[in-house]
Formats: sequence, structure tokens, C-alpha cells
Amino acid sequence: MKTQAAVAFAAGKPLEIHSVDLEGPKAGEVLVEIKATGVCHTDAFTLSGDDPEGAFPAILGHEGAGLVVEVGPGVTSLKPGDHVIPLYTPECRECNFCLHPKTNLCQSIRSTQGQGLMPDGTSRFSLDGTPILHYMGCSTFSNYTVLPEIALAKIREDAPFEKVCYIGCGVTTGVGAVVFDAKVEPGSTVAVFGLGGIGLNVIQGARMVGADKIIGIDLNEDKQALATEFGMTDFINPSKVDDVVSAICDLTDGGVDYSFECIGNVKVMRQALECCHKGWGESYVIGVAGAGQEISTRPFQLVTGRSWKGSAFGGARGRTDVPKIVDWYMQGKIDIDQLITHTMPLQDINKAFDLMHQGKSIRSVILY
Ligand code: NAD
Ligand code: AHE
Ligand code: ZN
Repeated sequence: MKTQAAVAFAAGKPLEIHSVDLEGPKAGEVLVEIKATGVCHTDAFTLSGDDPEGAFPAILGHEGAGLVVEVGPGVTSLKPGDHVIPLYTPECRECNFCLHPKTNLCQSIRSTQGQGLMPDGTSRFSLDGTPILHYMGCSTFSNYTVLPEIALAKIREDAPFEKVCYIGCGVTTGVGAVVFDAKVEPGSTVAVFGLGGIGLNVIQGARMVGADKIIGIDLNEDKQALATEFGMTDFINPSKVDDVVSAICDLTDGGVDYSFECIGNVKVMRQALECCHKGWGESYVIGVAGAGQEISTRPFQLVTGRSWKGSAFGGARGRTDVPKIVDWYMQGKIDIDQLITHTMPLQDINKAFDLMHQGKSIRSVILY
């Protein structure tokens, strides 16, 4: 079949809209009509050329929601008409990662996914006979896409696609890092570096679990008002203080219980670790840093009881946890609507990247 898609032909080049060829689902695969997709900073990161796994031409996008159109042989858990959210972190429930209680990083299809291919080592997309790569196993910047059954979470049918698509990455990453990975306790102190599409979800996750003090840190003061509405209690603009680590320690009697880096800046990752309380503070790296970047600190920071950790897709096991997060939204426990600051058709997708780079959007959502 033909599908309208935004194709990334090369690093640093705007996406181009094309009518692309899409093969139907093979064994264990599902054809999905994407109804809406968010544009995440990670899409921009890969398009920039900084992603060691970035390969072109590819169809980016990994934060979608849509409808099952057709299932391939052997698919048992989904049927045409089901509402689904694609999962860049699948959940096979069989590999040694899925069976381990301490990780959500299902590895059953990770190697082919990282090469932009389906599990059988081929692509379903092509243009004029030339294969086009998948991205993060999702390629939601295409109106129709094919995914493995294990990479789809079935969700309730009354949830609006144009809102819950954001649960496909940003909401789950931020809220989940607090709830599933850090397991922040009521009364905790929390620092959140970067108040964008991820950081604001960390803030609302911290509020949901009852954190007392939630300190937001961002260079862009325009982010302050919305962050306050989402639960931030204190704001620091690092360019207006001598030392952001000291400023946080002063606000918290020696450091926070938990910190989250939601930018992808290795210097900020160090600050996020060092503002943690001696003896017990935990810092979670969420931001994605470019090829060749490395983190550093004095080992004494760790010797004296701080921990440096990381969080991918918020520690969520997608097929199990994503439907629960959709429920939290539908029950009003978390807010998504205010974070979706812009919507646009696929034809205007490059504007979504411009708005992100200008710091003018939290999330742009493409409506098909
Ligand atoms: P975003 O662009 O919406 O937000 C980034 C924020 O950081 C902006 O508000 C910006 O003003 C602020 N900022 C930039 N430099 C800063 C600095 N030096 N000090 C303080 N603030 C600064 O991006 P996003 O969509 O929220 O994504 C954030 C990061 O998380 C990206 O690196 C993205 O790739 C990554 N990410 C990781 C996961 C995961 O599973 N680990 C999932 C999604 C996104
Ligand atoms: N490909 C990059 C790493 C990119 C990365 O860290 N991705 C996050 C999700 S970002 C979503 O917006 C992730 O889940 N990583 C785990 C994984 O298995 O990819 C690189 O550095 O090579
Ligand atoms: Zn993302």
C-alpha cells in the first residue's frame, strides 16, 4: 500500500513528505494506522546526526497512537480495530530482561530495531524501490506503519489519540522515572533539570507521589509558569546564580533525595549528581547525549553515598504499564492537555522541530 510519510534523507536536512510504499504485516507483525504522533527531542537528536545509531534514509517518530488495521500470521493478542500505542521499548515477556524484575529493557528485537529493521532483518518501507529504514521500531511519522505485536500496547477505546500519543514516550518517560525507577517516596525533595516535554512530566510524577519540594532548573524562564502549575515549588535559572549545586543544597538542607537530568547535557548531569544529598541521594540520567560525550565526577561523590542511575522509557514495561498510564490520564491523575502546546498536519512537521529548537513548544502533535 501507499502511505504519506515524512522521510529523513540525511542528517541535518528537513524532513520531506512523500507517498511511500509499505508492505503488509509478516508473521508476528501488525499494520497500524497512526492517528496522531508527538515530536520528541530524541527525533531531533537523531535528525541532527548526533545519534550513534542514526541511519538514513529513515522514517522517524516514536510517540504515536492509532488503530490496528491488519494482523499478520500468528498474531493473537490484537485484532483489527484495537486502539494501540507503539512501544520503542517492547515487552516480549519471554527474554531474560523481561523475566528479570529490575529492568524494562526487553532485548528480544533490540539489535534489528537499532539497525532500523524489522525482526526478520528487512524493512517494510520503500521509495521508488529503495528501502527506507524504520526508526526505534515505530516510524510514527508515517500515516501507516508496521510493528511487531510485542511492540504494541492495547489501550482503552475512549482515550483520545491526539492526547495519549504523548504516553508513547514523554509522559511515560517522565512520570515513570519517578514512579517505576526512582520510586520517589512522599515527603521527598526532588530536583528536575530541564523543564521541557520530559522534565514537566517528572514534575507531575513527583507531585503525584507526594514529594514536598520540587525544584525546577532551566535556562529558559518561559518554562517557569507551566512548571509551577504542574507542581514545581522552587525555580532556579542557572545563569542567574553563582553555582547551581550550592543553590539547590541551600534550598534543601544539604541536597535533594532525588534528581533527574532531562536535557542531555553531560555538564548538567554532573550538577544533577552533585546536588544530591550525601549518604542517600539518587540522580537519574534521562537526557540523551550525543556520540563521543562522556560524564565525569569525583569518585568521592559516589563513595559518600550518592548514586548515579539512568532511566529509559521511565522504567515502564510497555504492554503492562502503558494502559495503566492511559487510565491515570483518563482519571485526571495526570495532565497531558496543557503540555500539548501545538498541533499541525504532517505537511508542517518541520515547524514542530523549529518550535522545539526555539524553546517555544512543550509538545507538538502531528494529526493525520
Ligand atoms: P525539550 O527540548 O522539550 O526540553 C529540554 C529543556 O532543557 C528545555 O526547556 C531547555 O530550555 C532546557 N535546557 C537546555 N539546556 C539547559 C541547561 N544547560 N541548563 C538548564 N536547562 C537547559 O526536550 P525533551 O523532549 O524534554 O527531552 C529532554 C531529553 O530527554 C532529550 O535529551 C531527549 O532525547 C531525552 N529523552 C530521553 C528518554 C529516555 O527514555 N531516557 C525519553 C525521551 C526523551
Ligand atoms: N541511540 C542512542 C541512544 C538513544 C536513547 O538513549 N534512547 C532512549 C530512548 S529516548 C526516547 O525519546 C532509550 O530508551 N534507550 C534504550 C535503548 O535500548 O535504546 C545511542 O546513544 O546509541
Ligand atoms: Zn522520545
